[in-house]
Amino acid sequence: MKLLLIQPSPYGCKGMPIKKKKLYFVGLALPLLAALTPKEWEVEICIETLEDVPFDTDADLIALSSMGHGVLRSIDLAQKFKSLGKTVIMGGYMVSLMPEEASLYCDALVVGDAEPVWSKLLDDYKNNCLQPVYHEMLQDLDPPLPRYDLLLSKNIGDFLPVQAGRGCPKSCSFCSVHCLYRNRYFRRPVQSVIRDIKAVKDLGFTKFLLLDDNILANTSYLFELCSEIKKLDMVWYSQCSIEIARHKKLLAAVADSGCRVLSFGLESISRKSLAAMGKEWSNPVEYPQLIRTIQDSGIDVSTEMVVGADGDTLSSIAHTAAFIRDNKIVVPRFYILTPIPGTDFYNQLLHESRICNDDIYSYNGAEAVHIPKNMTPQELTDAYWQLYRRVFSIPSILARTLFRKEFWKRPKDFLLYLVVNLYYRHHINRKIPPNIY
Ligand code: B12
Repeated sequence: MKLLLIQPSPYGCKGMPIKKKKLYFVGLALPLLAALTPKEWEVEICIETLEDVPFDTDADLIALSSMGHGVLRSIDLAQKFKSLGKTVIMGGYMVSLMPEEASLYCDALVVGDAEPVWSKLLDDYKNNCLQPVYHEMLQDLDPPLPRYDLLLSKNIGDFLPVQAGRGCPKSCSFCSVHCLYRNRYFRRPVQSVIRDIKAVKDLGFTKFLLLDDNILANTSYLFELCSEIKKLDMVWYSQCSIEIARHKKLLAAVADSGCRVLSFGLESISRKSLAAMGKEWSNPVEYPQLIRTIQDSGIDVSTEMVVGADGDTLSSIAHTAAFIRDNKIVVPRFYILTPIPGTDFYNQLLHESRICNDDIYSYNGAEAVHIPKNMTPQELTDAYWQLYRRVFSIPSILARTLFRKEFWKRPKDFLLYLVVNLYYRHHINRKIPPNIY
């Protein structure tokens, strides 16, 4: 029996799936699903961003993942494969948040984590008694070694993903992770994470991406993890809460273990906006000092921010460009605050009649689909693109990459950030948000 696992690529502005020659960030879902699949199955992975979907496949079962607005492509592929007589399974974040809608397009749907249900689903398929929906709560996070080998022939970056935690203890109303996990948060034992990092190293990689939506939640865990990672002599990247700057010894241990870049979901420089999103514990006045502390430890700072929350004004959005430049953020990314179906924020805006675009499949984070408090949706979209253009202007790029005192300490790293920034600039000038790379 053969299983084809597909990571669909979202549609780009010309209505075609986005294609890349190289995909630096690969997800873990498909290699993990492959590892969860019993040996009697032959498994193939297709990452549509990099390769064409093999519609003439001899696979019996097609399993499609879904992420954000990429779900529209997942649905189109599901319908196409069904018309070809295949059995289609869907899973992933987006279909988990809108299961009623998604189940219209497939034979079976997995809501949330695959681990508790995947082998039962495959058995049911074999026995011809597939159920429409599989949903069981994860009890602990103890995954098998992902089938990284299935990725090696593809044109991916020079690092692989390794997961430490899943879910999140925080309650940010706009976030899909909170709305799917509802504060449940699972951590793998340190030695289990190290097992995967060692496997990545054995495959010849010197870098990895640590996946965890709140790695700082348990500081003694992070200390222990770092002391084990250090022994492996690898470079790693991850995301984290900016609060790590308040833990000086821990920060030093993270840097010492090989962490070179951390990405921080700062979201906004407006305290009102943060409070409106359920992040009242974050104080933007402290951001510059916290960022400086992290940079001084030898870790470069990348950021994820959203515009269009209720505290934002056209002037606060414009000021964000200066914030990015002054704080020398190496790789900044922005999104328009988007009410993703299934999130609390979506339900709140629906209740307040503030959603101005009903086509949920067009919600790509680059166009306002809600009515903000202090501007019109069009003004928000325009302010977003203007912010991106300012942040990726040549003077801002140079100030954040080449013209800084740290440049001579690690010229190779800063030259790489320069290239990434120029690549983003190239896309932004064509109004393509640099979110998938
Ligand atoms: C790495 C990553 C990426 C990478 C790689 C993406 C990829 N193609 O896999 C890059 C940078 C390219 C990326 C891009 C995007 N991403 Co992304 N990404 C992540 C991140 C950080 C980790 C994903 C991961 O590997 N997790 C570990 C695996 C093991 O967990 P998992 O994916 O949830 O999979 C489990 C279950 O969901 C389920 N499952 C997943 N797929 C399937 C499929 C089947 C058939 C089955 C049965 C089960 C199943 O089984 C798995 C094991 O239990 C997550 C954050 C997070 N917390 O997960 C965001 C996240 C998934 N991304 C998100 C978004 C929005 C995007 C973008 C749309 C951003 C944009 N505006 O362009 C794009 C879309 C890309 C696409 N191809 O569609 C959102 C999804 C929200 C949502 N409602 O869908 C997340 C949750 C971030 C967030 N907090 O909002 N992303």
